[in-house]
Parts: sequence; C-alpha cells; structure tokens
Amino acid sequence: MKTKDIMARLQAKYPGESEYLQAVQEVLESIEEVYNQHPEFEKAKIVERMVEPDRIFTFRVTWVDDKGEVQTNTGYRIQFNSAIGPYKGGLRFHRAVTPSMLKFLGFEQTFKNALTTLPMGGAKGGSDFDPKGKTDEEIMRFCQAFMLELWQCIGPDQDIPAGDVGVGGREIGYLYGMYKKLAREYNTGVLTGKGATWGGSILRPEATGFGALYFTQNLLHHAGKDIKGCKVAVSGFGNVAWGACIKALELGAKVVAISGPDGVCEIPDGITREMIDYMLVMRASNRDRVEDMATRFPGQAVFTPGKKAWSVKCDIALPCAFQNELAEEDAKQLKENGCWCCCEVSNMGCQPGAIHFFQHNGILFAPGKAVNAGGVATSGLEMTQNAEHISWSGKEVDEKLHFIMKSIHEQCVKFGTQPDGTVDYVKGANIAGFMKVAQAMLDQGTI
Ligand code: 2IT
Repeated sequence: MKTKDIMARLQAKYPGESEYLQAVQEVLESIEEVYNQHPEFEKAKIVERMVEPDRIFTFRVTWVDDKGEVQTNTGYRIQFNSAIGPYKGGLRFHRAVTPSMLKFLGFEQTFKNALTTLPMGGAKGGSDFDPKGKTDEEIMRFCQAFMLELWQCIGPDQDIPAGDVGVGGREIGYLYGMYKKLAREYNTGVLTGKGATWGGSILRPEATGFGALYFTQNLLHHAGKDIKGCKVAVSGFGNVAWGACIKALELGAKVVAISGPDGVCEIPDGITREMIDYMLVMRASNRDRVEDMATRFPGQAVFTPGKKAWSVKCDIALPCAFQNELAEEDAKQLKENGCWCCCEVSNMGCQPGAIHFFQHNGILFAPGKAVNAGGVATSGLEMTQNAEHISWSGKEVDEKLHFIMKSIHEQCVKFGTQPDGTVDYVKGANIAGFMKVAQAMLDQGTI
C-alpha cells in the first residue's frame, strides 16, 4: 500500500471533500509502515475497503418555523464500519454540515471506537440545520422531522446515534420521543446521551471533557509532569468545553480562556464554577456568542472580538470546538507564549501544519480520537446499562471511564513509542485502532 497512490485515487473520486481526504491522509501516513508488514491486509484490500463508508443515507427534512414558513434541510446518516460492533457515533447539527464533514467524522469514529476497548463500529450523521437563533419549539419540530426519516435506519443492535456539535440532551430528548412514537417500543438503547431518568447514563454529559482530562493526566504523568497549577486555554463553550473546564478546575489547573465564533474571553484569575454553570445557559440560548460570559461576569472575563483562545498565554491548549480550529500560526503563537502541551479534544481540531509544528518543536501532542474517546466510551457504557435494564452510580461510571482512558493511553504508548523514547500519539492511536478493525475485517471475510 502506498498512501500517495490511494490518496490520488480518492482525490480524483471525491474532489473537494477536503475534511474527508485530510482525515484519511493522516491515518494512512501513520499506518503505512505497519500495514506493509502484513501481506494478508494487502491481499484482502483492507485499506481500500476501510476508507469507504459501508453506506450513506441522505434524506430531506422539512419542518415549519415559528413564522409558519416551510423550511427544508438535508439529513444524513453515514454507517462507516461495523467490523467490531454496531454502528455508533454522534449527530451534528451545523450549517456547514456536508457529506465530506460527516465522512471524515465517521472515518475517525471507527478508529476512536476501536480504542475504547468496547465493541462499537463507526458512524456519524447530522444535518445542515443551523440551531443558531432557533427557538426551543423550532428545535423540537426539526428534531421530530429529522427522526421521521432516521428511525428506519437505526436500532439498538444496528446503529446507535448520540450527540455532537449542536445536538445535546435537549435534542436527544426530542429525537427519542419521536423514535419511541414511531417504533412503538421503549428501546432506550437506540440513542445515547439520554436524560438520566429515562435511560441515560450518569456522567455521559461530562464524559468527553472528563475523559480528555484523564487522558491529559496520563500523558503528563508519562512525561514526568503534573497538571496542578497549569494554565489551560480552552476553545469553545459547548458541552465538551464545559466538561473539560469542570475537571480541569477539580484537578487544580487554571482555565484562563474560553472562546466562541465571535472571539475569546480571557479569564486571568481562572474560571469559576459559577462561570462554568453559565456556559450551559449560553449554550441553551442558541446565541452562539462567548461575549455573553464577559457581559455576565464583568471584570472577571475580558472579551476580545475576532481572537482565538490560542492568543492567550497558557501551558496547555485544549481545542474543544471544531475541526481545523488550530492552525500552524496558532501553534507558533502558543509556543512563543510558553505553551508546552496540546491535547486535541475536538475531532481533528488541529490542522496538519499545526500538528507537524508541535511534533517538531518538542510540544506534547495527542490527537482527538484518543483524547476525546471518553464521550463515546461512556455512550458504550450507557448501551450496556440499557441492555441490562439497570443504571450504574456515578462512581461506577467514573471508575470505568478512568480505566478506559488509561487503557487508551497505554495503547498509544505501545504502538507510538519512538526509538528515542518519546511517544508519537498520532501514530500510536492510529495504529492501535487500525490493527483492531483490520484484524476483525480479515476474520469476517470479503464482504
Ligand atoms: O465525536 C464523538 O465521539 C461523539 N460525538 C460522541 C459519539 C457517541 O456516540 O457518543
């Protein structure tokens, strides 16, 4: 297998699908050497099969807004790979959603889910519906219309969606309500991220951020460092950033920045629990503005329009917002300001140039598919609880999450340790995830 040849073929076949091509390129580069040591992979054309989704559902979603006007969006579900378990992955509602974006996310999800130690295949879905400025009623009507099509494609042992950008507990509630009505079954295991009183796992809302901080702790420990007293810059203010801020604070770090599409809020004395709680209000408002934090906490949070979180001096950078949110120039600025670690929490949050810069300038870097896997892992734990019709305590879930993140870190170290003793976490995560999925595909024959 030659990465160059496969990429040339995919570029010709899918011109303009830049996020998808970027995600595939990163994985193929990492695994090429190991792959070529396994002639049985080459014979079964594992890579050629793995880069293509199993199937893509595309559907029209029509709903009526508060003014009585008919609106039409496009919905998707991409079932990427089911070698190690049923399709599993979130739904993203964002105006910029395209097949390319969801293909990149579904592809990444396949390797991420393999790292979690749980039996889950990869999928992703969503819509170009823009939640910004929508009322609660509009969100509900959209979710119901979306599920009217999606329900036929999913099932607790088939495909289990969850949240992602623009889809949180509220949306999962509306989606589940409509699913239940259509299927006439109380199949809680069909979606994860549900409310805690109706089948949701305790700690699922916090899990992506908590898991990211547990992974960061493992990484720092391996490098002989400690998070206590570190200044942390977080991008975004959504569910993932929220969980990361809670755990960073608990571990004795100081969160000095959060950000949004409108700019950055610098918090020189560190974020407080009250401010973290306010992030939930900001998210529920659908205003998509981080400036609201500075308005609510004048003097504590200082808003600068148009700037990113990476302009704020920190030790550790945690991208928690969107793909490609951290560019090479940002990586350079972070280093100039003394940053020495970046754990990518968003999916593909760093551009290839930024990752390259971190890796060649002694900055500890770990990729999203390892760092943020605690979210989907806890979704996996939710599926187990649903299948058994039981619910675990927060302590039980947290212990399992700790164990999973530690094991993901160990897999990265096992497959990513370089001759000089440093760990290439990108390589480690990609090879570990790939080997598991590839072996399962081989076992199951040419299908
Ligand atoms: O990117 C992700 O891993 C998620 N959005 C969570 C997916 C899930 O099924 O919990």
